[in-house]
Amino acid sequence: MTGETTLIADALIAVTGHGHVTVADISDVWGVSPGTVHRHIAGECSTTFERIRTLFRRALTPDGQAVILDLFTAGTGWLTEHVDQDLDLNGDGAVDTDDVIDAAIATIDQASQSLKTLRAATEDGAITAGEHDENQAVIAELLKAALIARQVEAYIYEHQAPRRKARPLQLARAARRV
Ligand SMILES: [Ca+2]
Repeated sequence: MTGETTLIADALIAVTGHGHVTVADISDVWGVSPGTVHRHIAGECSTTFERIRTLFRRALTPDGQAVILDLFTAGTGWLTEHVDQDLDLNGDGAVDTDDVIDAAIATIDQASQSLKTLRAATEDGAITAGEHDENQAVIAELLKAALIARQVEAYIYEHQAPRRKARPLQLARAARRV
């Protein structure tokens, strides 16, 4: 078993073992027999990047995708977060600067809540398991709020109308008048 087949086998064992996808589902999206999927799970053959991507995109829910991402990023500095949020935050039918401002405000509100929670949890100099869970939850919400602000900003940038080209002749004239 090579390193590559081990990694793929680990990924398949992880997603099937936790019930995120069945061998039949993988067989279906890959267009291969269930026996072939079992051979992959046993680490007896390698597969292509395209198949892993197809599995990731077409057969797995975000929870299942998180299993694959965790497997690939374990021990590295990467943190992954799934954000499934309508970017039209104020529901006015457009994703625009009002939404990015709302998202930034939500981030600051969440930061305030996180600080209050952390302060309360550490007041007696120790953090209980319950406080730890609460701290992790508010920090996760803060991270999510910031990521939504980032996604809204990126959406606006990607979908904005192309800027008109500068008119060099007029700029040159303006420069001469200075
Ligand atoms: Ca909006």
